[in-house]
Amino acid sequence: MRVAVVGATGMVGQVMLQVLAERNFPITELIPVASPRSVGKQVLYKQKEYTISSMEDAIAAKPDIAIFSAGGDTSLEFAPKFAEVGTTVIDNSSAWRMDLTKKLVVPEINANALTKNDKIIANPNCSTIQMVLALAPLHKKYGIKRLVVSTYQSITGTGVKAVQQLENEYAGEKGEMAYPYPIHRNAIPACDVFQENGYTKEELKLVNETQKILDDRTIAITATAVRIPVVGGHSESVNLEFHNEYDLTDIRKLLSETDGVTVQDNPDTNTYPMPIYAEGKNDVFVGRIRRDHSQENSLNMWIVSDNLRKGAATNAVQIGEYLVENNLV
Ligand code: A2P
Ligand code: 11C
Repeated sequence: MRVAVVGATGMVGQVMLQVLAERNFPITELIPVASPRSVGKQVLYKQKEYTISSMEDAIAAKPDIAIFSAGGDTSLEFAPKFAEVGTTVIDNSSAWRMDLTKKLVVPEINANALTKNDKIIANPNCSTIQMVLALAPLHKKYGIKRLVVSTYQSITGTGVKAVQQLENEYAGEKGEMAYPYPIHRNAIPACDVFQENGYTKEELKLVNETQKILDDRTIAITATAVRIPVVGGHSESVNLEFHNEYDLTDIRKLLSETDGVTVQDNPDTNTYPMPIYAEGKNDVFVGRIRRDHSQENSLNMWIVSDNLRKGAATNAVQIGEYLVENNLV
């Protein structure tokens, strides 16, 4: 496969290169792409240096696959140009996710809907991916009626600027601010921009993308997304109400049998998922699984995953693997 990685110098792009290498993605030619200010510079892939191409040169090279993580505007403008020359685009931005003509894919859940005609494939938002991976088997068996989620999100989701802000604050130095407030020793209840209805865009991604991926618009969902001074991954407190009675032992069994999910749940040994242990791993970790006694058929759980891995790079690379394995490019 001839593969372009668009946004190769970015926070997610760098993890993309690492995950492609680790998983031995069948690359015959790698074309790293970044903004005009980076063209001609080098990035490392499998300990070899590769020169960054311009977008125009990358399109002219007609790669088989282009994995995008360079922001929504870049995807909106350039993904169709790659698609026009026959490249299959896997796009990590929010640009195409809710487009009715585009598929929003978490491979373990819905990759089987992909065909050769899907030239722009959307990779969901990080906080959505980790949540739906755990929810899908529960929804299938017991039917989710309502979902209330509160997130505790890593600053790496905002990008390099946010990590720099936290480091400056640790060091007591002034510098560019990624957030309107200090993040060190703080929790900021606003991820991404506010919408007219009082929710943030991140909260609406959790609502709309979840319904699209689980293919069920009847699930009632409400979300609060909070940024915390953590780098290893996003954490989520999830409260579910099912249509049907459930068996707690069966819930644990379903989760532990789900590909990509690891259950870490034992109060006796203080075992529960935490972002410092999820960092660098591809799995979604689930714990604190317990009945919500305040209403019928309800459940609480805690879901943690490295937002740069399964929440972004790993999921995108898995989509690529599915395409290759099924001769869809
Ligand atoms: P560059 O490093 O040249 O700015 P992050 O999300 O960590 O900020 O990274 C964004 C990524 O998207 C970077 O690799 C950045 O490249 C790339 N990028 C930004 N704008 C463009 C553009 N117009 N064309 C191609 N790549 C872009
Ligand atoms: C965050 N979810 O952590 C974001 C980062 O829609 O792909 C990725 C934004 C997106 O704030």
